[in-house]
Amino acid sequence: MFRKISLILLMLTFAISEADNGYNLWLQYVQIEDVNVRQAYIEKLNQIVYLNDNETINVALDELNIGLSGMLGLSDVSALVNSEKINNESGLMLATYSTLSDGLKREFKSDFNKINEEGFIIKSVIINNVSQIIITGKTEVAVLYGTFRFLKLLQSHQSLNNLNIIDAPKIQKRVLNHWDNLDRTVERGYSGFSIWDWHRLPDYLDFRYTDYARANASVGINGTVLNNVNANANILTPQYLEKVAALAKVFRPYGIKVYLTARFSAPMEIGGLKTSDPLDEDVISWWKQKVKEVYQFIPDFGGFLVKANSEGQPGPQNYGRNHVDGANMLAEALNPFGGIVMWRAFVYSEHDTTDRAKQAYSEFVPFDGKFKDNVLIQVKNGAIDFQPREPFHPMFGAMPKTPLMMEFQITQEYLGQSTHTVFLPKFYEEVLKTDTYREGKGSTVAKVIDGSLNNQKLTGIAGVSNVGTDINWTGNVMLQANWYGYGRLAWNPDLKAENIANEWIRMTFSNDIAVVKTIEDILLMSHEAVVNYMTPFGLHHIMATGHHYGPGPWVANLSRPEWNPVYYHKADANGIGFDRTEKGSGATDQYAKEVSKEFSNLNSCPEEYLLWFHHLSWEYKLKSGVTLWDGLALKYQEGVNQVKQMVDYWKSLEGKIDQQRFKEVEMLLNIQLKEAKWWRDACLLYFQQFSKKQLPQGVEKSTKSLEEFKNMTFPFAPGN
Ligand code: BDP
Repeated sequence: MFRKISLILLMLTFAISEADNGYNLWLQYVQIEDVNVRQAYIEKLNQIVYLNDNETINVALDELNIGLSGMLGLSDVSALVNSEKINNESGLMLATYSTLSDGLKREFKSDFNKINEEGFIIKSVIINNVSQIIITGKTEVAVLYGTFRFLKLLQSHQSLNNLNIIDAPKIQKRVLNHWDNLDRTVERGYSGFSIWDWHRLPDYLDFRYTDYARANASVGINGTVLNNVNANANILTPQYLEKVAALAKVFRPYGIKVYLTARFSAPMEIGGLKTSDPLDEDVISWWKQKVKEVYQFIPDFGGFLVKANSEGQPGPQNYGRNHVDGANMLAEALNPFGGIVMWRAFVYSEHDTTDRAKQAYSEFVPFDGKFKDNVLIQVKNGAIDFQPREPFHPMFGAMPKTPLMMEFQITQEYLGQSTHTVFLPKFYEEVLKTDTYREGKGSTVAKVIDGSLNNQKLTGIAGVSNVGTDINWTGNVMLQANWYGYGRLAWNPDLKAENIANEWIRMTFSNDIAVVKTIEDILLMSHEAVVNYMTPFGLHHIMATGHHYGPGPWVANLSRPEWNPVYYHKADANGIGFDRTEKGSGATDQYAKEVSKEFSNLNSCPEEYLLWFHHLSWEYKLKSGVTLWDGLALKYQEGVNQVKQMVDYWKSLEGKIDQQRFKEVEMLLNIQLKEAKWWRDACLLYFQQFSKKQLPQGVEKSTKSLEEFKNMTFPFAPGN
């Protein structure tokens, strides 16, 4: 059986590796150039033994075949594979706990105590005087995760001697959210169209589905929500469920569960009911019946993601009910099958005149402890909306009796979309390690999410995907790092962004130390750069209307006040910034005492959040001694300078990496530089109308007028 599968996959690898167009992501498996290194690996791998005959173990073997044949230059590794038993040669063994010999079970006992169902062990042992590497875990999926980790050792040219790696995910539900519509457009998608070819499913299974699953499994992502949070009820009809089931079947061996967004008004739209009131008996039984049907199609279906009463989406409030009524009704329907509800807290209302940043907290925190056990509340990293930088959402840690799920955005709606190179793990790390102080010092956001702070039974994290039909998946090969890095942090929210960058570069581009160092420098400076040239000092939501592409701090004409950039920066003759202290909107009160004090007090408020929490005069003295106006202008310039540096660093790689990816990124970085200047010039010209001050020395003058910037339109900007 293995031989048959591996042959198909070998053809596939051949087809996708002939040009370096980025398709292979971080699973490049290019041949290791140094013969000695290759030889040392080959000597360790004289045989590959597997003890479980199972579809997940088969895909692990397939991956070994692709990886080892590529990296070691062997034509077909399957000749080494043996399902019988270990002979007298050194090799690799894949086995779940239950299939290990009694002796090995004893030897591994304490290691097994340290891991959960998805955790793995990679260990060198001596059996019959011969050294063997064992990849094991409690489940087949754990062994698959271990296999990817093992391949990573070779991808990053590490030694295979004395291996002793024990690793397990700290978060249970590690999910991607696709904002993909059934017509294949992707809301906030900048990498082409949706990879789900709904029209040709279920019979046509694009090879991308398998490669998508491989990529996700390689970082431990174990769930995917296939459709947009602004949901279409049709996904729940049998016609579409059959298609969903076909995808679920492809993903299953890789340990990936499928989830769907549920449109709250589905009982009326596709069920013919007169209401979608969550307390109505007919509605309750419609959902129960629907869920039963979903599980007939997809026996391991993960559950529903719901955006309700948010930005015009239907929800329980349409019937005078609340989030608890809505979420619990669905949770009850899913419970008998082990499904969960991920209920989003991204809510704000045009009828609520309080600061938008306060609304989700006000609406949800009073419900702490009221949701059923299989409900997770999915909270965006910050209280506004995926801005280049935001302070952590005050809900984290504020609902100790409710499991909160993190929602990060991988697609760069507000961060230059797929053109700008921004390494997001740096920002995710910043959020995750922030201390909420909810249970005293050390109550980090990571601990809220991994459940350790309040002993949660259910834990989860979601990333809004940046994947599309572009040949390199993410529209810009550099942004593959964000998909990868999200997955790594979902597995372990305590990982360091720096290490994530390092391993991604080695797997994706090269192990040449100069290349690694250069790309690492670019990645690690990139997030600060985008903040500097777009929204320094805590400015936020000053992007152009609708598509959010480019600057639009002047926008003031939208129907809802909180959709207008002027609502957020509040620039006037007196100064700039949103006062969220007690004297202002009081949003700081939503944080724990320590944090609230830190943010409210100008002496302790980190300058990165200054204008998020304070309205300050243009003359305000920054820590550096310069005025706020000068400091702001200098930050915008610094952002531009940083991108210049990124361009220069990248240029130094010419000839050291393949020409195609080199050229593509070079062009994109040049656009980024152009757009960084656009941001600087447009914002400074606009704010200058209020500050009435000259640009400080060192800040370049705009060659265009403010009017010219205001007149720029982008009617066909993608993702909108
Ligand atoms: C905003 C997007 C919008 C999404 C919404 C959400 O602009 O397209 O539908 O978030 O998360 O960031 O629901």
